[in-house]
Amino acid sequence: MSLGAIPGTGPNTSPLPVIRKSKVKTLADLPTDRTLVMGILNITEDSFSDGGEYLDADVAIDRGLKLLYSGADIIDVGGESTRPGAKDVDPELERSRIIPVIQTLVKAGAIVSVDTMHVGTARAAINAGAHIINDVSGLTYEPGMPELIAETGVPYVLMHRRGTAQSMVAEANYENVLTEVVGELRTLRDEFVAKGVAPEQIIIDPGLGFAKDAEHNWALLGHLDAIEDLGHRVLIGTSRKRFLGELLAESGSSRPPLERDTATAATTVLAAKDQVWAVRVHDVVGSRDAIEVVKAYGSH
Ligand code: PMM
Repeated sequence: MSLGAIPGTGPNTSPLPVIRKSKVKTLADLPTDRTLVMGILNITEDSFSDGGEYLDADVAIDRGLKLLYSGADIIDVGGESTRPGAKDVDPELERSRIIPVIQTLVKAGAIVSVDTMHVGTARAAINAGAHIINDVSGLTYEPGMPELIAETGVPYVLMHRRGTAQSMVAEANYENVLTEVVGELRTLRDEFVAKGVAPEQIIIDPGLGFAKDAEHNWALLGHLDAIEDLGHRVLIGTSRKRFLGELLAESGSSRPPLERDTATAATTVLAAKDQVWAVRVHDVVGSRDAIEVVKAYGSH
């Protein structure tokens, strides 16, 4: 998909259906009267539900535009899989996958966040016009990340994770998952603030599925108020995750990832009722619809 397919940027009428298109041009214009939807664009070989689908830049841009026209408020672009056991991706390869896509989506008017754990990639993404850095590295963040975020002033998703993609399954041990996750997030947040990051830049994410099993995820999802009490915007990522597949398992077989979107939309309802800032999802239409329902319900 080229820029020519974007309404207003080329000779042709867009072949993409427009369901809802955000009119927002800057971060400051993002709606504050409802939970936002962050659409997922994984340009990776091995993400669990969409790995390998968008490795070609044109296909990735097409997918990003579809998310935008489906009503995504933010497009989250990632070039490295974060699933348990995923192989590390060379940051140069990561950049070659995501930078052209970020540039095109920003030109098309999208608010873009970038899912990266690498300082060099985060810097290149910001230079390419990305608005938000989404870093899932948790307690293992790269040296220099707080300094970069302080210097550039961009919003930063500080997600909870113990260990790396290789070790995190073994690190899912908690006496009390809620108090430990909140405590570790507080410590991380304090480190970033001590290095010059403004508290308003920080968006907190409990990191569902990252060094957490299903019980841990449900315990966190059921107490989002404790995460919100840290005093920051909160982002939640449940989309198509394994704990939903396990919940819906039949005859011992987990529900496949592509059949978990209705359950994901149900978690969006819960998150929106708890007034989280944003949900990170694959099925943008389902979650936007769910949020409209919560908004109407709350206004009567
Ligand atoms: N989950 C995944 C990747 N990035 N970022 C944030 N902030 N929160 C998440 O829960 C999160 C994330 C894994 O899901 P994917 O492989 O479907 O992208």
